Amino acid sequence: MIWNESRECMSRDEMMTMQGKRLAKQVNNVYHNVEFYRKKMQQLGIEPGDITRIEDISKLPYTTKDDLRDNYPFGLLAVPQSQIVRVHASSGTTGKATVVSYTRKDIEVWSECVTRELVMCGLGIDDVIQVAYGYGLFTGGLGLHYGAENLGCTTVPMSTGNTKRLVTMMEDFGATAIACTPSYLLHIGEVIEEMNALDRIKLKVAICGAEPWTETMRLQIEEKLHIHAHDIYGLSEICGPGVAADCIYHKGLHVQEDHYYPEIVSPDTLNPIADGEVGELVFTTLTKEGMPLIRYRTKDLTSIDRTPCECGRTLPRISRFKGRTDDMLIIRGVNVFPSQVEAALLEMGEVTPHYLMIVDRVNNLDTLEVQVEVEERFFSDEVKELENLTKKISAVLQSALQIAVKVKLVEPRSLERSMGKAVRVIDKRKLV
Ligand code: DLL
Repeated sequence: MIWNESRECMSRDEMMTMQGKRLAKQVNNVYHNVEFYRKKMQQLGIEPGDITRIEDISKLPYTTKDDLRDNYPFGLLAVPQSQIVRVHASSGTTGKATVVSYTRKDIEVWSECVTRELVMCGLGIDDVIQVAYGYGLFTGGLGLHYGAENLGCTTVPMSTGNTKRLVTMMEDFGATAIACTPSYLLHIGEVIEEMNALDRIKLKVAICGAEPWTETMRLQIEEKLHIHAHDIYGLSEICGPGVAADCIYHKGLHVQEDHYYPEIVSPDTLNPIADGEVGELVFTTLTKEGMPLIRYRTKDLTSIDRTPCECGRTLPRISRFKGRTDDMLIIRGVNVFPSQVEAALLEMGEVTPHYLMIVDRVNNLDTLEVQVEVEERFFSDEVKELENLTKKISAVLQSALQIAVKVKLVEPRSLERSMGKAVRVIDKRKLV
């Protein structure tokens, strides 16, 4: 089934005409309502009238995560704040979070896109879905929740944590679908095994995303749990989940391009890259009201395929992600930048700016250990004092990163020094 055939199966010409109109309207909107964009366009000598077709998008300036930080929290709004009904946030590169604001219509469009994707994964009104992404500032929980309710599924807002209860309810409620990160699903799989519950559950589909995973891992999950597993992609800045997902043919993720216009550019030259070649994914929000973004650089590396898909949708497909152009890590679905650790440590005083982050996956759950060098004058042989310092650093890092952190204090000058780029991260997680 296709949720919105008139949009998802539109001919390329019709789609481009509609995108052109929407882009012209959006550019006019941001020029008149967002000072940041007006200034950027004036610097480039562009006026709204210069943008009439979708091809004109290449004349427009790019937007980056730093621009969001510089305009924190509400500097990029295109509507009065009274029209904002929801705010979400994700990690920024340093202290300030990346904040995104939505109007009522933005939430409706977002939900529509998630609904299209759930239908793409084979879901309908008879399905019972457990949403096991985090609910809160993270877009995963509420994003999937609204999309599933909009479709008419019986929606269970599990959020994360207490996996045994999740499995018990999966069985009791006859859940047929689950939405969560792929690594969490692997862990859920182990708990199902421990509880000998595989024969008693009715699970048939999983909607997994928010972190990189491989096709091999997807196939492993399918085999282990006897389900169909789908890839769903999105980022808070654009809406959250709902930007793209893969259909039953698993040949790339269909992008909801009538709302989020994708481009692939070279991360070095910022010139467009041909279809099929890998580059940085850039999005323009064609219909967003609250915080529209023009040519937002996602830092995610992928390629695009605009040929028709066997499923009948004409929405272009982006390939499984090849990595990022920056150093952002995703640990238990939470975005973490090494610079956040550095900033938090430096504010403390007792430690040196020498640290090493060790990321691992134990029982399918991500772990983060941070080794920190203590200032000579604070380094003491007294176990109690070092214990207290460890606790203090853990609390500071936990609050800065919003994930559990194991801290290990190491002696001054014991971490390896580098002549070139410092190695701040050892990621031992193997993406099978
Ligand atoms: O992770 C939104 C989301 C929630 C997507 C639930 C899917 C499901 P952020 O926290 O802003 O938003 O993180 C966005 O996560 O730029 C990618 O680097 C990465 N990412 C998201 N989905 C995938 C995926 C949500 N399917 C950042 N494969 C993005 C690989 C993904 N990476």
